[in-house]
Amino acid sequence: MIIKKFYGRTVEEAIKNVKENLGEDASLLLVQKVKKKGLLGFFGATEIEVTAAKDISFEVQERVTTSYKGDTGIDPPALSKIKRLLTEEEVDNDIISTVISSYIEATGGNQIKLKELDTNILISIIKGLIKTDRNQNYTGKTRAIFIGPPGVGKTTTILKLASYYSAEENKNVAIISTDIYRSGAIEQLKIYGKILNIPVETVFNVREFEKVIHKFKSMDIVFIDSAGRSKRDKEYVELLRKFIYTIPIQGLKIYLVISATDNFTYIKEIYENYKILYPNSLIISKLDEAVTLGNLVNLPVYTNLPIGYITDGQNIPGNIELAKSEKLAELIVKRNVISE
Ligand SMILES: Nc1nc2c(ncn2[C@@H]2O[C@H](COP(=O)(O)OP(=O)(O)O)[C@@H](O)[C@H]2O)c(=O)[nH]1
Ligand SMILES: [Mg+2]
Repeated sequence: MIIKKFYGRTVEEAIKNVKENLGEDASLLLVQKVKKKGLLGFFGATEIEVTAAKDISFEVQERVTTSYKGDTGIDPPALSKIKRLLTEEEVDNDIISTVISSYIEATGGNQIKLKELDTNILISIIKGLIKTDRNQNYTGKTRAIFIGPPGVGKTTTILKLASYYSAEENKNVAIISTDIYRSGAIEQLKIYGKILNIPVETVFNVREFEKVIHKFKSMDIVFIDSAGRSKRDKEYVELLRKFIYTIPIQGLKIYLVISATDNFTYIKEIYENYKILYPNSLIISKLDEAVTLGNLVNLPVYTNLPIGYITDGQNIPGNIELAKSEKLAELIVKRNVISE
């Protein structure tokens, strides 16, 4: 049995390719519109992708000789189910087509598995897309800055981590707030700092930042908070760049915090704004408030960054976990399969 993908500007063109390569008796498994690979894809150009197979026996199959009647009614039930499930979770369409193709490949076109969804296969495919950060054991000296739009939970996340590492792991923890706009965001930090017995310093410019970094040089962990003014704040990103890249801080970890509740189109815009700071890990916050979970997949795939932590509530300490691919993939698949 052979399973292959063919492309064309139109369905007819793609099917013609199938016929030429696999012959008239090939079967169509899936027809979908996908973003064109390569540079043009960035400008929204699409093409038709046909997944076809030779020598399989499957009753929902459609021979290339019969004409294609639109993409309903042709997909085998398991594939329709995947499409429905992931669409409901607002997983990005391009990612859904990747998942479906991987599912077909993983099952080798096995007719039972195309009829009835094998959730274990689906979970393992999604797990493969949710890259997580394994480089977070915080042994040795750790310096980490948290960046992202206002209100996503940067300060809360820092306080959760600071209290955990100070109380549970007995580390010397300090917090620096780069309150560039003198927004008063520091108050919450100061209060918690007192409660948790963690030193908190505010800095207003790069020189002060350098001094405080030096002052805290013996600390095991220094968390650096930041506060922008608006969601599309380019000036803030520029200023942050100066903070991050003027003085070399060895092994500085840059966490981009994104709320799971925001829609993916908006998140892409945020990422485009922040990527010049070269974040190396993601924190996905507010999972408890997210109606759909698609961002757990969309984000690591789109940004090519691993997820470090996920947060799921307002409690300090608490409501934060190291991201685990398997667990997150199961969360997405199982809640849908069970609720059916
Ligand atoms: N439901 C929920 N709320 C959160 C979570 N993390 C933070 N928040 C809340 O979101 C609001 C903004 O948080 P804050 O840390 O000030 O965001 P920042 O502007 O990025 O520093 C506060 O009301 C937090 O309690 C979370 O994981 N789940
Ligand atoms: Mg804040």
